[in-house]
Amino acid sequence: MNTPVTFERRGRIGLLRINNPPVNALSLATVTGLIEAFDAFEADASLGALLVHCDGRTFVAGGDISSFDAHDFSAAPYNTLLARLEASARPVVAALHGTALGGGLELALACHYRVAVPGTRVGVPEVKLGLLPGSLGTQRLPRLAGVALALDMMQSGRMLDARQALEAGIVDTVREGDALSVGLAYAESLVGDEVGPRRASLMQASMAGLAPGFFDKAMLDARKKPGYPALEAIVRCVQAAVRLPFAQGEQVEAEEFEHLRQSTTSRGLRHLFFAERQAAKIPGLAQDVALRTVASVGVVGAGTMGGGIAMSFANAGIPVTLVEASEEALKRGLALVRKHYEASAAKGKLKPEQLAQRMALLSGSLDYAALAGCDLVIEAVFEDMDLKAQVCARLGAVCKPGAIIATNTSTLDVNALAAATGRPADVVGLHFFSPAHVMRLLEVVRGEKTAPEVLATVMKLAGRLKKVAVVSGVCYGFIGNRMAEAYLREAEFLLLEGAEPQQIDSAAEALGMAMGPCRMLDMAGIDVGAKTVIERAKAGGLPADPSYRVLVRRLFELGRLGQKSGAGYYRYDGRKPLPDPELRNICEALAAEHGIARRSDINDGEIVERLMYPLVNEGARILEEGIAYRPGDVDMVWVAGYGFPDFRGGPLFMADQIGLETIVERMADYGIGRGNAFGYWTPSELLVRLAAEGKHFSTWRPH
Ligand code: 3H9
Repeated sequence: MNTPVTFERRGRIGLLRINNPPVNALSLATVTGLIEAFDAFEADASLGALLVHCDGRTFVAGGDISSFDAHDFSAAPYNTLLARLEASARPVVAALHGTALGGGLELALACHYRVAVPGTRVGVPEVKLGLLPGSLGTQRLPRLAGVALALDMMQSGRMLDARQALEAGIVDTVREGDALSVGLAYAESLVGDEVGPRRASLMQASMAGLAPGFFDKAMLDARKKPGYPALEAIVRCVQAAVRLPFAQGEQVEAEEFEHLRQSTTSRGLRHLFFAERQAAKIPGLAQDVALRTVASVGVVGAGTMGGGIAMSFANAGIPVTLVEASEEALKRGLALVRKHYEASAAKGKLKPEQLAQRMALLSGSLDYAALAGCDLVIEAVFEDMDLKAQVCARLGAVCKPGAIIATNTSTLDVNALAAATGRPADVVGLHFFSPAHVMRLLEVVRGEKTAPEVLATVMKLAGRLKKVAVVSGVCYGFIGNRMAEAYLREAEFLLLEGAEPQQIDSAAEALGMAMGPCRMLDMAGIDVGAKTVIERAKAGGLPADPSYRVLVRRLFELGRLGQKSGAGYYRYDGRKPLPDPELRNICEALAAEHGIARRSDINDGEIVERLMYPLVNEGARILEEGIAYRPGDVDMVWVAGYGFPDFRGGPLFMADQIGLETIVERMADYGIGRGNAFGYWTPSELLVRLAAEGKHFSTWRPH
């Protein structure tokens, strides 16, 4: 077996070399190797300095995230090694390239000097995993970079480029060349000039330029986000770096890190870190499948969705041709895109020249012939089967051989649309989420006949668009909207039974949802929500329950289209939702029509359970039917596309924490209490089986 760390002599320099692909993460073997290599350096008195260098694409990108789940994980051996490195009587240099992150940057900070090549980035992104730097980063970084910057880096997880790191005092020099040569030359110069060690732990963390009450304010800000306890813990550690001797600060950090490591928040975020990367991997698809080129894109439909999709591509530097049915619609669509870009420019997020570049990548046409040269064409017309099938048929005829044809449908049968093109192997579903240029999720719908290279090409393309792509099989609503249907169904029943929209929304938001279901529907448009239900009814896909989602349909009939019409579940003062007594009247009338008893005892606990358990149950069905490959895919869809709180790790991860047995029991209770004539409270076979066996989604694998 290749050892991840080696030690060699280069003249007067000891070279400690890490080689643990892909990102030189600090596995147990790497830490052991580091300790042995440092022992070898210490044993050789002939050497004048030590250089720490990494092979491959990057300096150490952090602790091995997969190792944090082990109940006996301990950062102590690594931290002791870092203390020994720092205590070395001979200078120790880190040569940085790639991304020196987390435990990797902490290794560099324990070294006496840091040299970086241009293009290097440094950061402490532990907060994104619900953690804090646990190898003395919270103590050394404020001493080197000052309190304000260190706190900001740790709380945001943002990276600094080499120049910024130099200005901040995190690296000592930035030099052209390869990291090994640059590092060796630097170490040589230290030996030649007889420069001794310089230890960060002996420095004083600078409070220069900080307003009085800096830490109080930092703490108040951190407490505004109670879902992320690492934010507060980081403040406590930085405070310790300022107020306490290094050894005591170390103690504070160790306790805080351990507490966070074991927290559900961090476990959820770690789960998502791997789920996001797993989602890109398609079981059974050969790694070396030849990809199709996507250098130009066409979009049919320049509405909100089509425009947002076009912007996603233009943002990635890919030219887009927008096709509309009328001059007016096309002009409106392009004007909307320009407006979005101008708004970004006004906020300073886009430079004027970038705005011009992006607009120059967009062209419009009324003629499908303009799409003939495109490598990928996405239809983004209204969610209407007949219309979409017609557009797909036209695309099948006009697109060049080898072009990919995609549908942005959010609910319709991708196999039927693929058949309409006459070339189903070229067809895939690309379900963007509104606003398409902002939302990270891209649901990739794999049709029965989608060619493997088409699937592989769009998965790769998603990376260029900076989206998280998750593959779904074909079913009503795919992964996300199918689960949303169960969630929205219960939200409506709760309203009919007597809950108020603001109560439902605040319970969902207290759980961490970015927006409760009523506000979400009002924002998306009641017409959009109602039409989906109406279309599904036409296709015979609704449960035989006459009260099924009657509320959204009634609001639509009444012209209460949500925020855009000034009333929906709420009434609106501008964009501000206000309680609306009229909504209660509508709910009372519908409840009476459908024989639904009104109650005054609906509490937040019931709301959360009734929204979440059917959602989880639908997720389980999606897994057992093979619509999603893995539980993590379901979680990613809800976190990246539906505002599900990442600190809960996604709905299925959350279900594991609640306990599947509890969920099955509660569903049975609701089935008795609310009736189960339409199977709403029937748990899926998978859920029942896992619960009976005391198992979790996280360990479930398809057969
Ligand atoms: C920490 O350091 C705690 C310390 O303070 C205290 C304890 C010592 N561990 O993202 P990519 C894998 S916490 C394990 O696709 P890119 C990743 O799963 C850590 N595995 O590449 C993937 O595997 P696969 C602080 C890791 O080029 C492969 O590497 N550090 C780790 O787009 C490629 O990853 C972080 O949070 C890891 N630390 O981006 C940094 N990192 O091929 C987390 C990556 O099997 N990492 N992998 O799917 C990143 O931000 C990005 O991976 C990076 C490269 C920017 C490095």
